[in-house]
Amino acid sequence: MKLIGIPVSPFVRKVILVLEEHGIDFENDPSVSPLSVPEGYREKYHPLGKIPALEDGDFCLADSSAIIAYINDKFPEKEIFSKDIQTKAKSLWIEEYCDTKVAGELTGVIFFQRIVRGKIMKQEYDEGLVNNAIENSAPPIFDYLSSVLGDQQYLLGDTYSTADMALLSQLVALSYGGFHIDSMQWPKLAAYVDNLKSLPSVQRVLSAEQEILAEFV
Ligand SMILES: N[C@@H](CCC(=O)N[C@@H](CS)C(=O)NCC(=O)O)C(=O)O
Repeated sequence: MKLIGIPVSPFVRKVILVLEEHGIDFENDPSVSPLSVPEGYREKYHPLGKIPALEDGDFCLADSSAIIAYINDKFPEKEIFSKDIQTKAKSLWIEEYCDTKVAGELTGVIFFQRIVRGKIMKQEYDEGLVNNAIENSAPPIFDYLSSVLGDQQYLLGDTYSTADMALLSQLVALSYGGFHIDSMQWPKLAAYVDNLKSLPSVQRVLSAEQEILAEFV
């Protein structure tokens, strides 16, 4: 199985976190990024020209969430999603929240401005947009995620799940953009993230992407 897309993309990283946690062999093609979409990529893999995409033999698939659903069905013994239908549904909701709200209002602003525009494209970027995201967008998002976490170890209880992976992936991108959850304001959420980063599969994923990251940052 080949996962296509540069691994510093939060959507690519989310899939890699799943594959790594569940010990599923894959190959990553990091040559495709939003700034480098090869000819024919849209036609073969992703009509929107986004990453990630998956190639599994003759089968090609776009979109991180669709890819995770496919991997879940291809490797039922890995139990990527909970067998409990309500836990699974909640996991899908949190993943969607992270992919849209967190990605759109935080990562898509802070990581995009400071890293993509500032470092990768070497363009002037808008620190005003970044500050607005930090001051106005972040608090309700982290209040909500704190309410989901409560006193649990992970977002869905005592099992590390795709919901945690989806959030962690956005938070890693945000940390590259110099933004971290304020441990005074959201102490449980900050401690939870520190714990996630110490998981062996997460450490493997993060150390593997450092080389690519170093080219930009
Ligand atoms: N819903 C998609 C979002 C993918 C996405 O937005 N990827 C970004 C990279 S982080 C991208 O390829 N952007 C390029 C573009 O929007 O043209 C998924 O989950 O795969």
